Amino acid sequence: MIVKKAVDINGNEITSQSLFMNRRSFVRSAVLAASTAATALVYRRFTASSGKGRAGEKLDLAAPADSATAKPGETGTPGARTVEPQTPYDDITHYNNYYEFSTDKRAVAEKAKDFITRPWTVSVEGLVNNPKTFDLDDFAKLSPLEERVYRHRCVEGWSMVIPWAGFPLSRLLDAVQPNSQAKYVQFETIFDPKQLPNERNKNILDWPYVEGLRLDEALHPLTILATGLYGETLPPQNGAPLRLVVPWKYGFKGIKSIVKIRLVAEQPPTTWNIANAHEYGFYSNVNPHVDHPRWSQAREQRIGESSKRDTLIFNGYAEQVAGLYNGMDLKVYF
Ligand SMILES: Nc1nc2c(c(=O)[nH]1)N[C@H]1C(S)=C(S)[C@@H](COP(=O)(O)O)O[C@H]1N2
Ligand SMILES: [Mo]
Repeated sequence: MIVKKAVDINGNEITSQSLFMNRRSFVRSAVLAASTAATALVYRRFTASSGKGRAGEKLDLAAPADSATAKPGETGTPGARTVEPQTPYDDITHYNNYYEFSTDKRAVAEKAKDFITRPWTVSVEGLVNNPKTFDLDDFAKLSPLEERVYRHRCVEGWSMVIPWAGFPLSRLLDAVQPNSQAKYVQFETIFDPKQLPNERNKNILDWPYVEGLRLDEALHPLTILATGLYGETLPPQNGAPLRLVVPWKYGFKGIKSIVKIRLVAEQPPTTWNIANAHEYGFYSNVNPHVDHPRWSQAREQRIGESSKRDTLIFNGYAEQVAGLYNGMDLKVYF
């Protein structure tokens, strides 16, 4: 098993805004050197921001199973609630990757604010015994919602701790009963260029945004569909009304505003892999030993903290998920 040694690049693994825009390309240029000052400014702003200031509907958050007996940070699902300090609401909702609205993280919230998420349906189809189109009320029946406090590690080198509300994807899949040919799950974001303006521009990414998981990854108890954040309805910029969260994988696997879920036999195409297969793999499990071709993945900037920390294999969820990858080469985790 060959594990590539991580190499630090100038102590600046956080990619600048201009590099984010080039994330889909191989363009190297001088942006890395130029980004240090901008990055420092960004993190001063994060540290300064505080106060939740959130508006929105309160969610009916049922206590997670076993919470009566669990100590804080423990639920019926091991690893489901880290006790690490949670990233402030303002940062989670104003530092977003949602390229359909903007490639500028700080512009997404404003551009997404009028996004219409009701009514909303999600078609669950393909290799299943009971295909069904779910509306938001149907999802409510798949509740109770659980609070899941997960580490979120973006492939760009920053991370957060996010208190989601959601339910295990397995509960939805159980309802449609995948048949014996189903091996993968494919997800699709809404395609509606009137509302998501960058979907008019195929030079940004190949729309609609699509993602995928192997069926056993999709059924893992840590894999959730999130409908809320900080105990309130999910804001548009975070993927309302329903987005995927897979905490041991890089953030781009967490596809937003899902309208279609399809059970399939073959590994499905995924948006960032289509954009650049050399840089973004299907598995994309968080792995500090496998660098991105243009930056190290050994460390990460936790938003709001003053210095970087080590990135953990499987984003700290190895105990729960490493068994899914027995016999696979570490390199394939990418
Ligand atoms: N449809 C869609 N889903 C998406 C993205 C996107 O651009 N479009 N960005 C991904 C990336 S790179 C990350 S890091 C997370 C960011 O989620 P957040 O803004 O809620 O933190 O969403 C992921 N899901
Ligand atoms: Mo990301």
